[in-house]
Amino acid sequence: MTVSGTATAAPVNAAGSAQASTLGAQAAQSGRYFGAAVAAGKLGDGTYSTILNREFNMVTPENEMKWDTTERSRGSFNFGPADQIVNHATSHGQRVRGHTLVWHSQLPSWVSSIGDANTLRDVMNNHITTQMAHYKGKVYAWDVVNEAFADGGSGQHRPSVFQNLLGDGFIEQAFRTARSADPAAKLCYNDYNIENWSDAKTQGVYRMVRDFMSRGVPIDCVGFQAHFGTGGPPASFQTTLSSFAALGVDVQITELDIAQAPSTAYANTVRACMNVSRCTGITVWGIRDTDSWRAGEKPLLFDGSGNKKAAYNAALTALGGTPAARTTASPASPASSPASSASPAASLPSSFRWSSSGSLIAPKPDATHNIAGLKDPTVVYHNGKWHVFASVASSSGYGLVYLNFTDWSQAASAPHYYLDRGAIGAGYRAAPQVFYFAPQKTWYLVYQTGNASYSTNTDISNPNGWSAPRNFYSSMPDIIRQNIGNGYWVDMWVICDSANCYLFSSDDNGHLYRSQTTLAQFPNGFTNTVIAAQDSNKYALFEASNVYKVQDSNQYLLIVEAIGSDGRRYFRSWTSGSIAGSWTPLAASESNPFARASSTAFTSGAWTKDISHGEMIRAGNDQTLTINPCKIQYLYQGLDPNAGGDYNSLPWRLGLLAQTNSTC
Ligand code: 9MR
Repeated sequence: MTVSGTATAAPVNAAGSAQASTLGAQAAQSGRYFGAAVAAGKLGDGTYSTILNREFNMVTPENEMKWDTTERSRGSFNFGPADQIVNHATSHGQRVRGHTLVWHSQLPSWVSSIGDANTLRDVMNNHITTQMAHYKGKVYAWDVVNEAFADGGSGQHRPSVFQNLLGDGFIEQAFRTARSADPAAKLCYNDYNIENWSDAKTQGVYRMVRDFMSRGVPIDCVGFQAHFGTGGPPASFQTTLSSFAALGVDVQITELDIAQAPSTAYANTVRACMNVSRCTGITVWGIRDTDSWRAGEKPLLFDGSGNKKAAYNAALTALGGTPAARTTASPASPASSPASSASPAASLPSSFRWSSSGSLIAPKPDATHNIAGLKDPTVVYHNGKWHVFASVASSSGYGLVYLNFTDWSQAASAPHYYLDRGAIGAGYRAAPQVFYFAPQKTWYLVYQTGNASYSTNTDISNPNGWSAPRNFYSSMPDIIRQNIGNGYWVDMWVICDSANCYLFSSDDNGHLYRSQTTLAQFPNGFTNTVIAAQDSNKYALFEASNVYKVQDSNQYLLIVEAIGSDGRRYFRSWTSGSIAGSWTPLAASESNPFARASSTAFTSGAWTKDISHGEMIRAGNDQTLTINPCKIQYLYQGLDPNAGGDYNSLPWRLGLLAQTNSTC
């Protein structure tokens, strides 16, 4: 086949991201989250949990982390109900906002009746420390102090036992204690009726945050509850968000609900957040109208039966997504057609047939680069171009090369830029993986150097922009050292969900390893290295593992390169409901492989019998590594079947597979 036409139809929107059909997935396209307040008692309700798991990637316990639940009597903590929610969230790849540590309401009477400052200070600090310690590493952000400002025109704190005994400094004290308790958690101040910029209450909170920032009092974010009347947000809401953000804090919409849920009001609220880069996410205060604390006003995105309301579509559209039920025609041009042509029901088939291009990209040796093979490609489509990074190999070792082109028909003629010319430098660098880490608005190039290494760049098209290599690990993790045998530590692969990032690697000895860190800590903090998969026949689970998120599903796809009984390279595949989950075989045998020469039509000549190390064409370019299951394409390395000799001198070239038995 000639690889042009539809092969260049990148499933991206104008912003260069794939479009998704759920609130959480669409918010993630811009590095944001979309969350819901959740009640532990409703997790067993199937309609409720189906929507929760499908739509939301952040969860706030609606009442379960409040003082009257977690420390009903002094020093006696009960985290049971909140644990239920946190465990549910963790097992569904959702992050958690902790709500709330210090609040005058839902406060047990043993606290509100304390009469001396020292006792109250001890009690408050102990409450914060114990609760945050219990959830260390599991809560992304805490509402450290909630609703401390008075309504009306004073701009001052409201009376409370904390204010009355400890004075204005109680908020600062709470934030300082919180920072020591979990330095990795984001610390937020949360309040209502602070959305209108000119209100005295808004200005009071603004002065406090400005003061905290100027004195180095730890604060990372401000939560705007956004409990709105039918009119929705005040006209100045975006100004309020951006003014707070300009102080150096993140801003979030934390408890959104709008009386009668008018579509325009929801769209305006979401748009205000989308227009402020430090507005990192939106949480609605409940799922169905019947779940709401103001149920009579039907203020949420789903009706009592769990159906999407008009406001749902308005919110999804404002996030940049395409409501599944929308009947208006999408643009005809394939280059701008949304990837959400994948229906939500689209799923992977259980066997795969392919058609391959001929060799598309071959080495371009120059005076200082004597290259035998070009291999291990990684590819993204961004700003109208394909960006390909690959290993270049020769008997003298490995390096990295970069090229870009607008159409696969031009791939062969694109100039090659050797990355040893920049800060990445010369020496052993191989098997690159490129992605845009949306939370940091930065490109990452991950590669192997003997360690797992990475460089960063703000402009993928500038090959000189990559930083010098840095390592993910201080040294090879023990578990790898203990299992690697005579193998090699190769093929590092990073993928993130909405809470964590995972680093996979192989050992050419039958083991696939996985380490983990939080999204917030990435690229640091990779620990907990485990064996994610293994095979006593090392050739059956050899190397070049990839993990992808399947668009509009809760599925992840793992492929691993194997060496067949004929000595040729091919791929096996597995699926899992979570990246850290256990993998179930999909097309995982020599007779039913994921991709193999025997299941591929070589319409422009059988130039290779090996389908070896490569990468899928993704639906977007971010750290979620999302693929469209309706349109699977795999850029791979192949070689002349008659070639032999020294492995590093083999004449690898790149070709593109397109799946031919798509079920959608
Ligand atoms: O939604 C919560 C409701 O179930 C509780 O009865 C109520 C008790 O005060 O708290 C509600 O949530 C509040 C949140 O914790 C703080 N901001 C206002 C919310 C709505 O009252």
